[in-house]
Amino acid sequence: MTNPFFLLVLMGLLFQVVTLLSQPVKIIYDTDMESDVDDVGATAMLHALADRGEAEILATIVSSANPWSAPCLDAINTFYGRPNLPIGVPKGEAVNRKSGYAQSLAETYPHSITSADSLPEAARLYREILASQPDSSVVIVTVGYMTNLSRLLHTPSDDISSLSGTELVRQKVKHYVCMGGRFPKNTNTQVNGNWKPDPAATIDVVENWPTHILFSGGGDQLATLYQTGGTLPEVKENHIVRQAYEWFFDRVGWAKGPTHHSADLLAVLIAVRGLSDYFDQSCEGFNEVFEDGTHEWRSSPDKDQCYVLPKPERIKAVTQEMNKLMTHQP
Ligand SMILES: [Ca+2]
Repeated sequence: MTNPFFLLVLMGLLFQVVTLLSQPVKIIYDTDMESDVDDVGATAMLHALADRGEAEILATIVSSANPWSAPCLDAINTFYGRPNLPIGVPKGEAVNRKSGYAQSLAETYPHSITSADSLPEAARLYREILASQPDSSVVIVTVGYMTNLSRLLHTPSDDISSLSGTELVRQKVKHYVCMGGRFPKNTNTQVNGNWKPDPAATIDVVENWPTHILFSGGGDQLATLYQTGGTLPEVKENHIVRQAYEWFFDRVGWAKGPTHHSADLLAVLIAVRGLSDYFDQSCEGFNEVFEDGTHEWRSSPDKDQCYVLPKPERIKAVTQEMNKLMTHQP
């Protein structure tokens, strides 16, 4: 006969496991929110996942010095009912690329930020957020430049925490999902992306990051296999994502529409849901980034880094899921 006390303990343990598994993933989201429009789709997806209880957005951070990036991000946060999410920006020198949508979006949709100058410095905001969280609990996802993370690693102990930036990351971050590059390699200096505008920061973070890094790349090895945005014409005309994609396709010209690659969307999905049964990964070796921002995966030595691989049989389902999340109506 089974001991009732044993059964009770077992049920308690099961309850704890279920509770733990259903906890939303704590996310710090870092976006350039300027050149490409997939940042808008990715931000919408993050809010949709938060509305479903899968993610808790701790902060949204901008890696660009484009003055419209932060107001644009604030407008998206506001559209999704989170007008008070902390936003940080890089101070001083930072990448500043043009945007086909950020200014229009900021000028059209309600939000409270009038100038990025009034916002906290990104590395300091990272410190504040990380210091307030339980150990090994935070997932960081970057879909832009790595400027802020490099600066974070080099912050000294201060009034926020006695730990250095690197120590704080080691203690508080569960892992880091990085959108950039094209795996296993991109040695084409002509293709831009997240790493070439600030290659020194990229090299610094990739070489010195103290927790696990999962890279999700762009190009036809991953991001262009998933073509999203085709269902945007089905949502309301003033839906912020539909509007941003329409402006982008009208103005930038190089993108063909009506669908678009999903580089930043994939990174957000993977940050919140993990690889799930959607993706595979390759983990033997490490990612070497060169001074011009190109990179190549090396088979040895083995480091705590992996890159995402598609599961061909799941591409259609994953694309449908991302379309559903990016067209979420708050
Ligand atoms: Ca981006």
